[in-house]
Amino acid sequence: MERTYVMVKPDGVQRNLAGEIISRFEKKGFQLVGLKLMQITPELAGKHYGEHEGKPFYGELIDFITSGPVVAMVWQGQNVVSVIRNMMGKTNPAEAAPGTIRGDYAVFMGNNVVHGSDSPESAEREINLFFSPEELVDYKKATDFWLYG
Ligand code: DAT
Ligand code: MG
Repeated sequence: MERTYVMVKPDGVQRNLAGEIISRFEKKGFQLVGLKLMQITPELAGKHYGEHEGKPFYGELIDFITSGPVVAMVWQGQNVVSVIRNMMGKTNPAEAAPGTIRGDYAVFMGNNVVHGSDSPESAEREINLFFSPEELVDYKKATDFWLYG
């Protein structure tokens, strides 16, 4: 079953949106396999956002993601990477559709409340960056039958 790395960013934690964001993925039918509140160091931020190094917004991005605690998570389910990206909405909250997390709860490009891996390859890299294997819990959910038949 596919897994993805998701985090409630510092603005989402400060604005009390962590529960709401978790709730959306729970209700959708995805399974939580890892969860922790943590403070990201500049070193970890640099690894996580390495693809953006050198871009004009890189400095602000690192400052922002290290500005307060985040809720780091691993979610599991069929097509979870692309489905969660769709549930998050476009990167720029001004363009994110109503009904998406960013469309409903954010207004400004930098402060878009949630991160989700953009591909299965990114997901594997980011999960390994934020979680050790022992922190991920393998368990069976009784609802799988009703979700997947
Ligand atoms: P996403 O978070 O949707 O995967 P991304 O990987 O392109 O988007 O960028 C990472 C974050 O960097 C994004 O959530 C917000 C910020 N960002 C991206 N493009 C930006 C820009 N042009 N100006 C300011 N911040 C930007
Ligand atoms: Mg990205």
